[in-house]
Amino acid sequence: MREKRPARREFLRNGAALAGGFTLSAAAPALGQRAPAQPPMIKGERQGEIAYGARSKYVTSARIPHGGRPSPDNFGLTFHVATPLQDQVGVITPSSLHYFATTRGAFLPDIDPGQHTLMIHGLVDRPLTFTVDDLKRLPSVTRLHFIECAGNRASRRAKTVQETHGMTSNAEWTGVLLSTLLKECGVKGSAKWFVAEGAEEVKGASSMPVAKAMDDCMIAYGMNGEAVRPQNGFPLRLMVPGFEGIFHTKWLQRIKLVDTYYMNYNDFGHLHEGKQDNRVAALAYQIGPKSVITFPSGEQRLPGKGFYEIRGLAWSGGGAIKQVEVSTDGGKKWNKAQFQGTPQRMAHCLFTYAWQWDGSQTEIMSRCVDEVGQAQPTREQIAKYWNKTFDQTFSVPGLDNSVQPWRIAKDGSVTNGFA
Ligand SMILES: Nc1nc2c(c(=O)[nH]1)N[C@H]1C(S)=C(S)[C@@H](COP(=O)(O)O)O[C@H]1N2
Ligand SMILES: [Mo]
Repeated sequence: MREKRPARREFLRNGAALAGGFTLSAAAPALGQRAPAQPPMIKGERQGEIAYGARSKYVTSARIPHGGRPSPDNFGLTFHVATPLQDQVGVITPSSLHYFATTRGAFLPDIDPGQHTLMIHGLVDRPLTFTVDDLKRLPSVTRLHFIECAGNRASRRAKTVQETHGMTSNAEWTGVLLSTLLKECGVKGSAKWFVAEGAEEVKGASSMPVAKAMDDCMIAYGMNGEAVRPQNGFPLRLMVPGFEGIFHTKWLQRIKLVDTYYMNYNDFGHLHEGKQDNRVAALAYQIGPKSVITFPSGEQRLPGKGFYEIRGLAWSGGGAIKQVEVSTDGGKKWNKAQFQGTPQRMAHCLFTYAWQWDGSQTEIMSRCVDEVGQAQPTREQIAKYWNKTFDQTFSVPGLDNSVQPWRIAKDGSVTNGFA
């Protein structure tokens, strides 16, 4: 792939076109230049929000049930809900809008952090029990990480990016590295796997390789600058950066070091095929490079031709995103996107691409490459890899990280390119 830096003159020319585009379409001229009118004031009834803030009543972005099941249902059980990625600004998902998933419908544990403990036992020299306060005294780390559910898949029926990609979110997590705790306990040489267990009825338990535990797993008590929310695992959750969401055990109460893969409640269905093999585990668990355009995306509408900043998110379980490209002509030509900020390892990063829409029907899409050189596949490539028809790729096992096209009609309406 050839890459050309725009010459300065070309840059100025584009800048001028952009400014011209603005006066013509995107902004109204300031006629008369009167002082703006005073808005009404927020008074009285909302003063409770001084103690803990609330957003403007004009901002209504919300999570939606994922997979057609209401959450909570008639019995009060919670199921998967998806993040409104189409409304997000910046790379951090607000905690109130972070997607959440319960492996089976569940009531959320209501845990008193003063009573809660984390036990580490099994193949260790010194089994230990940590209170939440014990953990908070230890050396801490703060890192940006995404989590993504295996249920985050493209479909022909999905209309919005919330429906196609909303089962991933990105937060700033604070906690103690699991390796710090394991060094205190002393891991025996025979320990090859560890099992993490949650406190709720079904335990949300999973087996993971010890090498991952010693690398970058974190016991998080903080999320976006405050305590982890109950829906996301209060008071303690395991972060397994870059691994499929189901491994990020919420309401974490126990870690057992073991010598072999343990079958757990989570080992249902096809999701975990092949993962018992130590050699393939690292790859089978890891989320592939993935990106999606969040603006313009399904069910949004472009008011007319002219300048648009295409925006989207990219992430990979393999490390930091190295490059994102955007196509605005259905995948014929690919253009290098810009990053906002420096892409972090196993975190969403925000990309942008400056676009002049000429008003004709087209398809826009993004693709990415991560720092270890893995590239996001198209759906055609996935079909070839699995030796399936295009249609069958919507139900192949494992995670779906394929390119998502959005179709832009002449009237500016945006729809799922697979619909
Ligand atoms: N204890 C426990 N941990 C759990 C789950 C669960 O049901 N119980 N759900 C898992 C699944 S399927 C996913 S995708 C992630 C979602 O994390 P979040 O709810 O914080 O977004 O948590 C995982 N951890
Ligand atoms: Mo999940």
